[in-house]
Amino acid sequence: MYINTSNGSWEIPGYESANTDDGAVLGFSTKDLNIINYHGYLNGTGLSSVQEYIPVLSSKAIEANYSLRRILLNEDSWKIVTGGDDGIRMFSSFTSVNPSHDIKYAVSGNTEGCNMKLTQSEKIDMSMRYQNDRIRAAFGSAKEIVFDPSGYVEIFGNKSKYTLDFISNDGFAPTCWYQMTVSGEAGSVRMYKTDGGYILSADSLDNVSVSAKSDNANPAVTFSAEYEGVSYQKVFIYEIDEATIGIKVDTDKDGTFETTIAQSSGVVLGDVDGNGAIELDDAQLALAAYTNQLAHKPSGLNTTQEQAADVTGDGDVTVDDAQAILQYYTETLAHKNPTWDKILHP
Ligand SMILES: [Ca+2]
Ligand SMILES: [Ca+2]
Ligand SMILES: [Ca+2]
Repeated sequence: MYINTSNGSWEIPGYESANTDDGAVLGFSTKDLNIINYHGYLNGTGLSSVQEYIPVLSSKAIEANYSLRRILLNEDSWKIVTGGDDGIRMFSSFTSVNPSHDIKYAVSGNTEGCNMKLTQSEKIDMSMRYQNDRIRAAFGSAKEIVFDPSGYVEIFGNKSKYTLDFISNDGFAPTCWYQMTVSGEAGSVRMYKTDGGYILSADSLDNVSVSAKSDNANPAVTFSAEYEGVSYQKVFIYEIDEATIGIKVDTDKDGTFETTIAQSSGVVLGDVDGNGAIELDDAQLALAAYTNQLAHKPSGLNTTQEQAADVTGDGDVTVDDAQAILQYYTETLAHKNPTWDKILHP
């Protein structure tokens, strides 16, 4: 690397764009906190009490002006912390493909959330990475977004399509699934982790799609929060079993969700014939479905069976799915405790 010591510019010969003229940024790695804190990001001098994990908010570029401030969440309402932008720092990421078009903020404080308020509503796509959860929020016309480290996201805006997605580390998801994704259309929507599941509320809960993922199952269900002619604006998303998502409402308004209004069809990945086990027959059914399709014949599987057969999750039943099911079966025989994750991402 060549450095011009008079103005600090640099370049690495032979590497395209690896130079200050193209806006490249140098990253470095160290465990020396004094170097990390050179610019005084960390408050105070007690570096021994430094927060080990600093949450990061990443967002696609935002056209509007906005404020980003810290909040304190109390049950399901929150308030802005006085001096609430202290401890929020913008930084650019040298791993980003296009750093000038992405926004990244470090948000210090493990007990406080953050609130972004836009001067004009626009399409947003951002994710908040806490120590054990990554929460992604996409919304067609958003005005205000709130995240909290307890596992909470809330968006206000104009009625538009949204997707909220939680991915949690092992032991930090409220269900057996490490990922929970919800999408629909609303003007305001809120989702948070609670005991045994997630609470989803919105000004409209019509046609909401919910999908979940574990190593062994990826159940999905679409529901409208209506029960006996009454529309509900709040539901509890919970686990009936690993292959089955349930949706409950609180019909008697006592604060407990007791009435299941929808559940997924209970597809177990790889169990094509639905007999409860992943076996040779399942691989054969997947292979037959594939060869039937090649011959322009019906696959021979119903929709549920096709979902169970598509273990790779690309929407098609192919020879790859049959092979993966066969591998799952042979590893089961060899007592290797297979998971789809290990088989599909060796
Ligand atoms: Ca109730
Ligand atoms: Ca089976
Ligand atoms: Ca597939």
